Amino acid sequence: MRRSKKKRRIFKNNKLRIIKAKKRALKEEKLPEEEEGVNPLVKKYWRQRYDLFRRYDEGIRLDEEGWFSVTPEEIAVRHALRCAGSGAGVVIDCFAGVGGNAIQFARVCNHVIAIDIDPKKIVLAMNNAKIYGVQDRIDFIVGDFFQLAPSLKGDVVFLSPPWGGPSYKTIKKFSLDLLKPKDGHSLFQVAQAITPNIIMFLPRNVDLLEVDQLSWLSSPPLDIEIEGNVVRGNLKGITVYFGDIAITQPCFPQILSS
Ligand code: MGP
Ligand code: SAH
Repeated sequence: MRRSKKKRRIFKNNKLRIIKAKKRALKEEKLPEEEEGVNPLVKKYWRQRYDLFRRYDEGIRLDEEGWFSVTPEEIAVRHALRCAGSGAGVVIDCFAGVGGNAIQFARVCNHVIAIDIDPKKIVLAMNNAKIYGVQDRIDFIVGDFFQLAPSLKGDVVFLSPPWGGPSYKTIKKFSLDLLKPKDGHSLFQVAQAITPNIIMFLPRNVDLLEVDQLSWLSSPPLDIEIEGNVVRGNLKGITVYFGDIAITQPCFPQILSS
């Protein structure tokens, strides 16, 4: 009886030691040189680096905004498969950032137009697209989406605008009015002039009633599908599909298993 108690205690101690060691390892995990000195906030995202880009170690590069805004690869793949399923030839990624989405679109669609107002983002997105071997299928454009919109043609418009930084989650119900640089309704109307097939990637606390109302901006109302995006059991964001893309099934091309 006494022996078994002792055994249990040893086991508990070992467990404690393992937990402590794990915590220490997490603390000691170092940021690579190029990321040192950046806002500590970025460290949280760096720890998720392989969820953001599976090929992170091959030379993926991000800046501060890129770290907290990039769409995790698993979610970007879902967006891309939906486009492939609808037979979309050209996808316009209007807020391309460091390329998280544009890269996945390029893997399964014929062509991607990737726009970002920040020239540094486009340099990073080009670097990252090269790592995935899809740079030739992406037209990179430095520019303001709202100015470029009247001249753009494409089968699907993808919108993942700035949400106002990581503090978006302190808001109870995130209104579409808080999207940057323009409110969600204006953004949607500009996009709709290009095509009714629109995908929006939005905060997990977004006001779903407002989202639903977007589909009523057109007559007859657009089909709409709302999807929660979970990575490792955590809800990361909400994707809204409008138009034909809301009713198509995702397709699973061979290429994505490689
Ligand atoms: P998060 O909530 O900041 O991270 O962003 P996380 O790890 O869920 O933090 P937690 O502490 O709340 O658990 C979740 C995801 O939202 C990010 O991985 C990005 O894909 C996306 N995201 C976050 N921001 C601030 C933006 C943004 O401004 N624009 C876009 N397009 N996506 C964003
Ligand atoms: N989906 C992207 C992240 C987008 S973050 C990814 O996976 O990497 C939003 C991006 O919108 C930022 O990079 C920001 O520079 C860009 N942006 C802000 N205003 C813009 C505008 N008016 N036109 C185009 N891009 C803009």
